[in-house]
Amino acid sequence: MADYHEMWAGLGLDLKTHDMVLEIVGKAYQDIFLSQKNRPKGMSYFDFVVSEIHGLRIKEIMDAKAEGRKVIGTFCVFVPEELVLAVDAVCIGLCAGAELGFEEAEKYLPRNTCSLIKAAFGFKLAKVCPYIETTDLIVGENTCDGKKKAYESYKDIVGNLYVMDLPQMKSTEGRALLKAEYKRFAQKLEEISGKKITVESLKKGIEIANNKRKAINRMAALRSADPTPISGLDALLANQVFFYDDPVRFTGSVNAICDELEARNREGMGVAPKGSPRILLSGCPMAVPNWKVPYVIETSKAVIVGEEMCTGERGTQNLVNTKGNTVDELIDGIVDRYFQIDCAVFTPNPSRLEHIKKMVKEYKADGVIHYGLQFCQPYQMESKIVEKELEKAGVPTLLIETDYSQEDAGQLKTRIEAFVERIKS
Ligand code: BJ8
Repeated sequence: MADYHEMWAGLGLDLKTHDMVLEIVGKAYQDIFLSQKNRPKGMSYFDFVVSEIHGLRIKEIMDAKAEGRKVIGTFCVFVPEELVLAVDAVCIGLCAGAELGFEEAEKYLPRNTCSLIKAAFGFKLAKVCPYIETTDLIVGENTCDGKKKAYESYKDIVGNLYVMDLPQMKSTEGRALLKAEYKRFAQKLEEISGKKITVESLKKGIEIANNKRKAINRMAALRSADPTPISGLDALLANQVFFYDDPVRFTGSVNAICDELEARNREGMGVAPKGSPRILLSGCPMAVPNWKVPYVIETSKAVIVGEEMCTGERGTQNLVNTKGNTVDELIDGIVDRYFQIDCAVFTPNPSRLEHIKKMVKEYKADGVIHYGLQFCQPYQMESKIVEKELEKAGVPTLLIETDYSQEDAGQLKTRIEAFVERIKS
């Protein structure tokens, strides 16, 4: 990697801590990803992206800003990238997956706050996230109580927060609220970018986002083969990079990997022996560099074949209808797509159960591991319903509750190995 210290200093990062973070993440990446056997060659693209995640990508974003483009940071898959693209802005996911700056974060948040929220504060307060520092606008959303209340303090820390209200029920009123909020967001984007959203620009934004989803969904579908042609870790990585990369380049790279995976499937070539226990992961999102649970699973003689998560199929399923002659009609198409996202903040949330069961079937999963972050009420509460429903359908299910620390890795390994044995017997 080239020397980006000047750029990082310009963004106000704490260079010493940031160097340390890059070193730890680089080492973890080497141990977890580069040690895998039979990886698709196309994954070298993602190796490069990760090695430059705070380097070249940030430089690209800074160059875009110099050309007058705006940068929009997000924490939730409910924020429609299509609208961001329609004003030629850059959309970046800001969720973080490491225990960093938690002590500082706990000056603003109660200790019993989930790691995802704590990391959002921690990365900003420890001055280690160049993405946050490049943003012109950060979009928060009223989803779980934790996030909703945390944004009240977060706004003072970042100074450029915009909060989107979101429905909690899949009702007519809920849909109307989502549409009103997307229209308000569109207006905000026009205001900060100085660009008008037109039918043409919105159609283009929809097309770029649809193509990105099509590519990642194509990759997901190829994992139904036995042996599976790509590890769950690598597929998760693609889903994580989904939130950072240039969308058009990302689409091309994922499609190239899919061509390779198709050839692998034709030849019966996989990353684990045929007949390996197949796991579906379900639950809270996993942001970079949160790789603990998938690593434990895939070093326990099992292979992950799908993710029912926002860093997975919950975030990428369904496309936006491109038909529409007015901006309002196109926004309707956007609302139709996003309103189907079955996050656990919705009540009741039966479509998530149906989706999990559908994924079990499609990806021929032998069991489901439900990943819940400690102190995440929506997913922890719903995990019991998921377990009951799946066990009733004869699908072995394991509920895991964890955080971003590495302390429970040994204990998780014991439980996951026992679960894999249960599946095999
Ligand atoms: S659509 S999952 S990205 S809200 S883990 S902060 S729920 S206490 S992240 Fe999410 Fe949007 Fe839903 Fe997806 Fe709260 Fe739970 Fe923490 Fe969570």
